[in-house]
Amino acid sequence: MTDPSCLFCRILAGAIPSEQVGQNDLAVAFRDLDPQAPTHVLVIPKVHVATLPELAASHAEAAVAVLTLARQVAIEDGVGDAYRLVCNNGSEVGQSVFHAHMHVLGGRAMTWPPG
Ligand code: DGP
Repeated sequence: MTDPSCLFCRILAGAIPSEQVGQNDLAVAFRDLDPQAPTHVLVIPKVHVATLPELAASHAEAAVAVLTLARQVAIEDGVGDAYRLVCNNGSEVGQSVFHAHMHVLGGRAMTWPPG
């Protein structure tokens, strides 16, 4: 299930180039176009669902696959278990692409709270 008007569906389809760094049966990982850390990877489900909470409600296995792949990518990118997972849920808090995704950020010191 894809949405041809969705940027990430078009990346999944190969219509827009991306630097893919991993995948499993239900999720794909590629580097963010505008990296905010030495490791900045987006992990997305192959199915088109607008937000991660909606994905968890409708496709629980895909939500788990996103988390599993996030960990695998962090390890393979050399940051081990020291990474931050960010999900901007809703335009008010910074979500700009409405295809569920998780940011995997690592490779530098980070502060809290986030901005
Ligand atoms: P968010 O703002 O949380 O919805 O994150 C969307 C991210 O998508 C943002 O960090 C930038 C990234 N992005 C936008 N367009 C592209 C693109 O064409 N390719 C890649 N690799 N990343 C993109």
